[in-house]
Amino acid sequence: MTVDVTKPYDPDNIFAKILRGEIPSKKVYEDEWSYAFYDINAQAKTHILIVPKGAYVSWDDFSTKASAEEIAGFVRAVGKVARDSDLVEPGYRLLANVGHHAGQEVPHLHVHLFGGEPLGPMIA
Ligand code: IU
Repeated sequence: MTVDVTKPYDPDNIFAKILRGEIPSKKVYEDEWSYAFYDINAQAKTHILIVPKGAYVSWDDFSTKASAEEIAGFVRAVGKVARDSDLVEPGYRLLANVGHHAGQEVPHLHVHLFGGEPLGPMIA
């Protein structure tokens, strides 16, 4: 089932549980605003998910409701995770699925970070 981004945030979604430590995850990075962990079903040699700690369903929700401080913190965290994973050179890809057409499956905003190998033109 893909995410209906018009629905209110579900505090019991799987990434909310990961953020609360109720479900284990392989942590990559954490700061005041953001949490990063390895995707359980890696689609590239390196596949990390970065999520804001705030309760946002999607990029649309986050970009319209989050404070400038939260947005800046999250964007910087995404860049830092990529840098700390030594992906800046040779390169990496960022992806955020929003809603049905993109196939978003988890109703808590997450940015996929792919890298560690040549990625081809696109990862679906
Ligand atoms: P999507 O953009 O919502 O389609 O991506 C969801 C991702 O979350 C997908 O790559 C899953 O493998 C990943 N994931 C996870 O890492 N841990 C989980 O417990 C669940 C999904 I459920």
